[in-house]
Amino acid sequence: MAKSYYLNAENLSLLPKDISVPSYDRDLISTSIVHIGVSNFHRSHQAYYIHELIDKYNELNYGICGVDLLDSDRKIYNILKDQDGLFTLYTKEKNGSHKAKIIGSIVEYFYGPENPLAVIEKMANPDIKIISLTIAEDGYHLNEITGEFDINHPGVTEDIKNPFSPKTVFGYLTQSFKLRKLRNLPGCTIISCDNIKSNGDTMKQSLLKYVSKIEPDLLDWIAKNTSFPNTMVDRITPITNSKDINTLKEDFFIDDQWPVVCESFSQWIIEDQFIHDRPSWDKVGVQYTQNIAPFENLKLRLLNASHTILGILGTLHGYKTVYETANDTDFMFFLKTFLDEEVTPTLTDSDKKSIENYKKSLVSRFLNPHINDQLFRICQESSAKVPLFILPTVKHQLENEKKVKSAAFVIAAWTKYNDGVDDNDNPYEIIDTLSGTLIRTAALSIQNPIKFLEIKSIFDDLSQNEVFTSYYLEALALLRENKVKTCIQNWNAN
Ligand code: CS2
Repeated sequence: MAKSYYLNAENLSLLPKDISVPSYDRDLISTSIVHIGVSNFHRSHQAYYIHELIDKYNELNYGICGVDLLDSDRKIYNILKDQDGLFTLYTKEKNGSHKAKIIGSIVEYFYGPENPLAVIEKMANPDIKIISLTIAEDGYHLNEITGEFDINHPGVTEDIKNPFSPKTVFGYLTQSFKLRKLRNLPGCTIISCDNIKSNGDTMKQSLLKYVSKIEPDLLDWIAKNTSFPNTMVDRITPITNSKDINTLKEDFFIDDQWPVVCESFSQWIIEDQFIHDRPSWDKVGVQYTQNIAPFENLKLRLLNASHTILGILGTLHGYKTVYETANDTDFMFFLKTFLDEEVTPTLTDSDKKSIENYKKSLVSRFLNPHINDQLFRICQESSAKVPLFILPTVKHQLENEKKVKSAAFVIAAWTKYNDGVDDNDNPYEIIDTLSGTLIRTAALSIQNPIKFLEIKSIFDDLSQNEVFTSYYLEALALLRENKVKTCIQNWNAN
């Protein structure tokens, strides 16, 4: 094997010349963003945009301080510490051209479980103008039916008991705002970068509920000194696998313990509501808008819903990646029917042309054979995703007495998915906060098929709707007797 270079600040200049490395002096960067949740997605998206801004426009005042809060984040924390915050963005085009770019925008890094007070201090620092978040759908602790913050979530009640060593983002934000108020410091903008409907409003409502319980005197300060713009974020970013790590070593001579793989497509739309001046991120492709709803509906109901559907149906069949499933015409035909007949009529705030273009580009993105986006990744935490990505479509269609046949099939397939065995009798793991309930109720539904749809915390009273349940029961009966591929070949034919 050819010599590879361990990725860190010292070795940057040794990397081959065709690898894009930061052109800027990272020591001159000042940090104005704290980002909570240094996930692969944060690294392929926000950290990338900020890197581009510093690299191309020499705007040195947007450095990121990464913060991780979960025990499970220790590995990425240790690796990024070792690599001086540097990592490789490994972009894979559909035509096979692959590029490696070293991203340098994360210049500081804190780990909550190690030193919560240091994190609170950093978040309260007046130089920090923006606190952004990638905490995943389940990090918001929402009640699936009401969509409201669950103040009784175990993590939240822990934070209420131990406010000075918080574990949740709500605990950290509250303590840091308290310090800002006490010290008479300015506030900041909170930017949620998760696939949640009205993610900024949701974050704000959740935080206010938490604060009114624990620190009601702070409510007025928050109202006057913070803003929570809604955003739409998009870039397909699979889980990094060992093959990618090896290819980077062998073909690019970069020894990176945790690179990020992604597609070249990327979109970030933010509502123009900032406490300080609006950042100049539009120079590198960020779009500002007054109204996020149309963008958000396209993204959640078309892209994320398609992912969930390909994830569930593909896993049942025995496929492992989005590409494999999307490349199968039966699955793609099923998906297309759902998007055209059930989702498109709900997208009343977008024009026809944008919807059709969006759908076309989606299919093309799913068919990138080099992005090994794992169905396993997509199916994680489906109990938080289905209510955000699919059930709003069902609700809209039922209210308008329109078609829900494909959606009912998908929910029936999700029921069967929770049996944990594919059509070749191979088992797979159900990774979900509600896995116990999902697995138990799916098993009960073998005797009593409506049982799964009666999980109120996910479906509310959907099991009472005769139109939906009749399709659902028919689909579940078919799926219990036949392979998923046979079922979808026939489902839309009659
Ligand atoms: C995926 C998203 O997690 C999921 O279910 O649909 O992570 C998706 O890949 C991103 O939102 C793409 O921007």
